[in-house]
Amino acid sequence: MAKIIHIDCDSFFVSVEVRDQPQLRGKAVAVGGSSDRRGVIATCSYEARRYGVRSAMATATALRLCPNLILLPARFETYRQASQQMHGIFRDYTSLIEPLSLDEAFLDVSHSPHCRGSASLMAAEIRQRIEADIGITASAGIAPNKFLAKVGSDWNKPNGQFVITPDKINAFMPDLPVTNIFGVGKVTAEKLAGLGVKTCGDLQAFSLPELQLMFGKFGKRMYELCRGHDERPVRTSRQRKSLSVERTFSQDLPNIESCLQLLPELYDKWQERLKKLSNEVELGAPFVKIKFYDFKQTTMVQSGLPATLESFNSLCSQAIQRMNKPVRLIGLGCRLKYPKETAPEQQLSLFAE
Ligand code: TTP
Ligand code: MG
Repeated sequence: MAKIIHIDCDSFFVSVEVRDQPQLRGKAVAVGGSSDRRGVIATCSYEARRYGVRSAMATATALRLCPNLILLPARFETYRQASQQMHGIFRDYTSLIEPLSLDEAFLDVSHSPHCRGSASLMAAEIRQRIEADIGITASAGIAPNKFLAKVGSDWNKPNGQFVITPDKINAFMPDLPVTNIFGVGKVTAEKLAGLGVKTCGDLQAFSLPELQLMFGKFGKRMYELCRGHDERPVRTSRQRKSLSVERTFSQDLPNIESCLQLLPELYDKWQERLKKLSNEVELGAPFVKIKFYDFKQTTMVQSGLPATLESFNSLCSQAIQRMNKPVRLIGLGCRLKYPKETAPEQQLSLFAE
């Protein structure tokens, strides 16, 4: 049986800010863009959450809900550094680390000798070290698989942990809301509610063929997950080759101009996804993918270009000129580069006093 830990820092960006400005502790604090520039909240302190402030909310709305909200701009470099430091701690326990974002990762500690093999003790130790060395708190879930470990890290948040041992799974699952299942978003949740399904227990009443009939391939995943089964291995970040976004248009775009008009929106979306990229990777060559109305496809890549909107505009124009036909899909992104393992301690020492 595998032993998986899921670590997720508490109000990550804000925790780093509060660490650096202790007078903010205990206050309603958010990191995000300002309201006069149509900014959104990246995250906020738990004090601010009591007023209903949430990630991705328009800053203007957040200020209406919580007029005392202290709004700070993001300092990504500082968050990246904290994240790297955290990965240095993880690596003392296992090399099987799957980063999900700057503040979140799965650790497979099935074969780690630390703490006499107790994953719960390892999680507690990791959280203590994050607090002592980095000055922020994290929560953890400990379970035999990734799905349950992730559910567990939310259970006693903030600054808590929760373990689901294999013998507790059958008792734990029936009351768990289906919205905890990875992949069940708003649409699927509504569809399930229409069938009278709110919890994993409700879902367990359906047979595998029934779920496959209603949900296709995802039906099988649901069948397994609602029973607490999840075979996905912890994957290190090495596998991902690129990060991109794409959009298929309901009507084909007739020419270059109409494509270029839509690029800023796609670029913004890509930037959003970029924020969640692990600190271990670097951006490589930018590319634009075009699918024409006849499903012929072309990709324009150019290494050495910066990942700016201007670069994507230029790549897009060149790609379309290759065939000059109406466009049904545009994708843009960057290849990813994985620098050789550098111990974060060494990197940090370059800047240390
Ligand atoms: P989360 O782990 O989702 O949120 P959090 O760490 O702030 O709060 P908690 O885990 O305690 O609920 O995201 C990690 C960071 O990613 C977060 O601090 C800011 C950033 N982020 C955004 O910029 N936009 C978003 O919509 C979300 C959800 C997160
Ligand atoms: Mg978090």
